[in-house]
Amino acid sequence: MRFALLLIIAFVTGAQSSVAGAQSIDAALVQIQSADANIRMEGFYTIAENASASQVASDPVRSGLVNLLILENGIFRTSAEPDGPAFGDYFSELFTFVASIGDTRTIPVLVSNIDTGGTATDALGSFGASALDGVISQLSSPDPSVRNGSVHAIQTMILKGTAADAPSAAKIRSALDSASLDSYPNVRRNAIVGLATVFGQRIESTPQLINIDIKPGESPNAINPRSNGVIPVAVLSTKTFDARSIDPTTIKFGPGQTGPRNRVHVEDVNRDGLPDIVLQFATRASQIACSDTGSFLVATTTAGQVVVGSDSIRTVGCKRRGAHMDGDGDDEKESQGGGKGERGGGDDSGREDARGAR
Ligand SMILES: [Ca+2]
Repeated sequence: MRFALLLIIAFVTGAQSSVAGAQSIDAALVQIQSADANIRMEGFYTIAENASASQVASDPVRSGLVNLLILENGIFRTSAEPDGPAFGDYFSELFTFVASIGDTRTIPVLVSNIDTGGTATDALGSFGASALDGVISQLSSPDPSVRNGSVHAIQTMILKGTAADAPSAAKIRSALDSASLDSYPNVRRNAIVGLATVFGQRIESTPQLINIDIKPGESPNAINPRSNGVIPVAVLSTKTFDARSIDPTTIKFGPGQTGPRNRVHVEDVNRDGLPDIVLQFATRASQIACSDTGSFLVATTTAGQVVVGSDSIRTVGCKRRGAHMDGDGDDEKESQGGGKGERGGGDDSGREDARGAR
């Protein structure tokens, strides 16, 4: 119910009500602390219309507005019925206004409204690394709109380069890896787009989500990232998608976004009467890491439609049995991927956070 209301509010772009007279900013700062919502509202509009940009950017106006947003957000998110449409318009304008200030104290409010997209995800994207943990935590929400908002915010961070430090990049890879297997198609599709962006493939148009089957006929899809072999991947046809329509030269698989080693092989792998295509990718070139739980494929049809698909994997041959097991430098790759602890114990906390986002 609250979500639906927020959505409606997100579309409201009403003009700010005009405030007569030259009420001082000082008086407005007192008003926005009132117990009366109408007085707080009046104080906000006075500030919004009369305060200069430099006044808004500095205290006490800045802190006053941040505290006001936190207060109103609490009311908005906890009351069963917010005080009518006037409050909704006011909250929406306050939210947009204060989000633009870029104060880190607003991050929890932005995160709690992440499902509304737009203003919230753009602002969180601008904050980048400082908002990343909060954003990732929303990937464990039962609400797909919240998870989708989280993926959008992460995608914004990638595009803006605001979370490009190594620890943040590792968290993002892990979070998107999990989200690329989401049960909700839009979340899944957007997470794959995010992964593709991370790995150097910018997808401009909205892609179509297709079904792929990594190692068809096997379960789980065990992959040893250090293998010198190949990984077979089937692209499955449906009644509305013919896998044979894919332009073979455009097919890219995994973090390495590597092309197929073979000529396209047509076969009905799942025996549903529809011909599928089977491709083979060099395991090493796919750059699948020990920490990965899924992998993805990007391609374009001969008609120009970008298609994306993902499937779960289970990496093997990654676990260190003992300190002397690997003396050839592979350990570095392993620890970099953070792939240890899949079976419990010894994880660093950052990795735990990322996995908790599932
Ligand atoms: Ca088939």
